[in-house]
Amino acid sequence: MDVVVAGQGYVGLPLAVRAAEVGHRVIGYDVDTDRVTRLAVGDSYVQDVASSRLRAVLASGAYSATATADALAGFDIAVIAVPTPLRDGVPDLTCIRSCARTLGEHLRPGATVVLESTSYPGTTEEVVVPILEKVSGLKGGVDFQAGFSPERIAPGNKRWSFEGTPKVVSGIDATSLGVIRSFYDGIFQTTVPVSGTRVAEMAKLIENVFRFVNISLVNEMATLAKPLGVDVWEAIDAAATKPFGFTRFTPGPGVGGHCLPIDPLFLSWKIQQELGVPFRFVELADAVNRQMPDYVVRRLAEALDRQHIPVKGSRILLLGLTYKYNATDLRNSPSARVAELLIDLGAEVRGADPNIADDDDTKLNVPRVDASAVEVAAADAVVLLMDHTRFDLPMIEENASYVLDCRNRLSGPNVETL
Ligand code: SAJ
Repeated sequence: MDVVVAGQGYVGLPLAVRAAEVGHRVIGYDVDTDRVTRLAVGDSYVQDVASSRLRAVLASGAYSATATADALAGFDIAVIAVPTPLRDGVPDLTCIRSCARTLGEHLRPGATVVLESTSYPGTTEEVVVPILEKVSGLKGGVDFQAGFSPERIAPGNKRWSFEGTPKVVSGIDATSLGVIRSFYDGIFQTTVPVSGTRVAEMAKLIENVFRFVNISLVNEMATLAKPLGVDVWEAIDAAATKPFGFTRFTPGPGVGGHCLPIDPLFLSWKIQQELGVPFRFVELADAVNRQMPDYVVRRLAEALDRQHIPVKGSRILLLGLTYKYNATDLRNSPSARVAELLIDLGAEVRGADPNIADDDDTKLNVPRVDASAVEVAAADAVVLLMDHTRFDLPMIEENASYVLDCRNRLSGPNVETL
């Protein structure tokens, strides 16, 4: 089939390349012309899509990238995989609306549009379908099909492959569900049909609220166990030996990334809007997770104070600036907040992260240095924020005068854990 995947980021590009590999003619559409230029020459910027795979589908003609909306004419299926950020705590559907309008201009009778971008329950049927109908003059469920299928991209996850991760699918009606399920059955090993788009939209948010709340639980436990004199890490490891009814989460310097700090707030916003009541678990979890960078800085200040080193003028080295273990992505990373708080206290902060690509132009708020023995030894204190595989942990233990280890990976008389 002729497939359009609108949005060629960490969600859209893996889907576009996989759809091309299984035999569809795929157009990867993105409004970012720099991205399209890189894609057109087979240069992948997505961690889980090797450039060699991209070049292969380009060479076969199964995939092409474009920023030109007119190239989308004639699609059988279009998937919307565009960003859904929060703006001042409010869901921003600008990208979804704009994309729906563009697709509406090229929508033909018999075609199908699937939303994959994470949003609150009702987005597909209250926002996307009405725009498609208004722009195209066609009727959803009559002239065209539509539905929602949440993405489950787990960057760097080696255990679950893209096509091996079960895919929830839904439609605005039975015909739409049938077409959408058939499409994804050709790409994923397992599809999970549900009764409607709101169920699928809610399922996605439940997945991420579950993680968000449980991470905040262990984060708060970490801040309380320390003054109680309990090693929360050892206690979590012991709890994790329970073979049922427990999922292991670990404390950290905060919750970053493109999903966890954002998706749950889509749901709490919708509940507040529709029902006029707060989603208390999400609000509490957000408050706990947001204060973890402050807790890291407080622990660091106390440690420096014990060494009679004022924070002001101290030299601090942050190790691991991306948002999670072995990730290359800096979005919403807690390291930025930790650095900001330390700079406000007058510290001289440096950051080291071997996972940040040399051509990553994300503006950091600290000078980047190598994670070298010289830099480690020269710091008054080192903070291990993310325990990337590429860090030389024994070198850090050997050369640091003090380390605040936020991931419980180091040991030694000069090491404290979060
Ligand atoms: N984090 C902790 N403690 C934990 C787990 C995570 O502090 O026990 C922190 C991470 O350091 C990071 C943030 O939370 O800053 C988010 O971590 P994450 O593992 O949830 O990473 P994401 O954002 O890449 O989550 C994605 C999600 N995938 C989708 O939304 C489709 C999530 O649902 C997946 O479960 C997760 O990948 C995964 O398992 O890799």
